[in-house]
Amino acid sequence: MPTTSRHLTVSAVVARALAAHITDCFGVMGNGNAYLLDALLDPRVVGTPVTYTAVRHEAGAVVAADAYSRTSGRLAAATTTYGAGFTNTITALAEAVQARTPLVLVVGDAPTAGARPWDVDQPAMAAAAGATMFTVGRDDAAATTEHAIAHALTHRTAVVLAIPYDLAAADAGEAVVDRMPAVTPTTAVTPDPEALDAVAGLLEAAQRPFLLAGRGAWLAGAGAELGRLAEATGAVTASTALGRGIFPDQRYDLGVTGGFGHEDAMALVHEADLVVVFGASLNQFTTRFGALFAPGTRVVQVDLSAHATNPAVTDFVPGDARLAAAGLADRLAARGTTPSGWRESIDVAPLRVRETGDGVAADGRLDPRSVAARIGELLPDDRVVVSDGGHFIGWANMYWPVASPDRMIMVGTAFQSIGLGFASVPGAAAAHPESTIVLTTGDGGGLMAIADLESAVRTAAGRGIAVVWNDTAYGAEVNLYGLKGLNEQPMRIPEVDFAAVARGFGADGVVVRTLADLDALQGWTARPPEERPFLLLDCRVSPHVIAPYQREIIAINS
Ligand SMILES: Cc1ncc(C[n+]2csc(CCOP(=O)(O)OP(=O)(O)O)c2C)c(N)n1
Repeated sequence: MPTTSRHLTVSAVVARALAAHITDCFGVMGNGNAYLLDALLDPRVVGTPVTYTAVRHEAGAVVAADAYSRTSGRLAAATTTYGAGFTNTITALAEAVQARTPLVLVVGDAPTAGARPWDVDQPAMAAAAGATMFTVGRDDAAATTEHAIAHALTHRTAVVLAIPYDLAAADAGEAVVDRMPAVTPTTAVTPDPEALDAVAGLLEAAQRPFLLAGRGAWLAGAGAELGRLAEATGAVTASTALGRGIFPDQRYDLGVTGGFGHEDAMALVHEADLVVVFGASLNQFTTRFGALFAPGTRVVQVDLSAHATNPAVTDFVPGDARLAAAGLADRLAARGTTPSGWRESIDVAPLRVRETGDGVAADGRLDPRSVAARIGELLPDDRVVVSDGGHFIGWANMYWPVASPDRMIMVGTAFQSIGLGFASVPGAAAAHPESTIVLTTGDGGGLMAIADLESAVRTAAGRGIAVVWNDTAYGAEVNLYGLKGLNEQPMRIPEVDFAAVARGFGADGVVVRTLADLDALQGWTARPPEERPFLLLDCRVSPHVIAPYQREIIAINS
């Protein structure tokens, strides 16, 4: 591709700069991005056209790009028009910022001459969501686009790139700058060698060492080194909800810590005499609101943050999780350390067995635990699970094994938003073209996101499944405020026939009232992909079976 451009429009210059870094873009078109989209799809402008996936609500554009990035590790773009198109993205944008997902949202904006009656202060709105907005000019469109991308990658964040309305189709002239040098990833932060010496000493002396890893460790590519460290120390391991599957040897892994964890596994964590945490913020959910580690336990945290992020941390080591794990494993090897033997002394098999209920709950509706367990048995192994938020979030997390952290993502949990589920499907589907994409969502969040059921059905035909935990309620709210005695009327949802809605969008929709109805999933997986549409399982579950993690939250709130 040439490094200079002559007589392209400003939108085309942006598209060309963008296409050098991304292959996929998700969006909704309008006045503000019409020329950009035309350019992104034009091989004369961008060489290899970007794959554009239309979604149906602008929040979905950012959600899809976010899900793409979380499941592939690659940058993606989203695009919307100005004004209402942009403001529709704000919740999803805040989520991407708070989850530290690098992505670029390209939007239209007010003309350079000044705002029209329908323009709003977009830079202020972006800033309020935590995103920096970069506005291209006639002469600097390529450089500004490169800056925006560099900012997103360097700071692991979402940025907004705005094209003023009067410039979108304007000639960018001949003064288009050369492409800036390729954006290089930031160098990993090397942990202090003396700090690692000290931690190695602690690990050597520990009789029951426990290693906990989170998403930061996954992003650092620390899995193999953590495996080496676990072997060298004989440590029992576990991960946070966002780090599931990171330890290579699952024989000694307790699974997920916190409220999604097995009660007996969490009791084992209490026995640890040393905890070393890699790339995990130790939030309230991971630490069971402070109850995860026995009081007085030595807790080392290795993290990129500026300081320890939980009061239980006794020793903080700033640095990259992979470098730290490797440095520790090397030190133990050099010292000829004998592994503690703790991990061989425990049997994790019983810790994987969950309470599955009797199929039907006391109210005659399905027991969600039984449904989750059965679906877990039937799902294809090569899958990516995307989750909306709500009480139901526990079911997938407790009952469906996860192969690696990029195969279970929850767009919405950072900002604690519901309603970002359906649009996660097109993002994950684009990132993993061979895998089955499984959405888990509530009826409340599902209804909020319903416009992008259409996108899910269209983009994941043949390999997409949505599991709707249809409990006729905003269950998380009932479990918190209903149980406190507040009026439940605002918390209830009439029973919606999601299966019928899905059929309206061209999917297979199945109402699941008995466990036997889940045979439809078995039948679906047995069919060749080209012969099966998207499958939606409308699971009529009881609102009265409360997940253990929610009980913890109830206890804290009461
Ligand atoms: C955008 C947004 N609106 C409202 C809330 C408050 N909220 C949190 S959980 C929840 C209920 C979710 O209901 P549903 O999707 O049916 O899942 P359930 O809790 O019933 O399993 C609500 C309304 C939120 N977190 N985000």
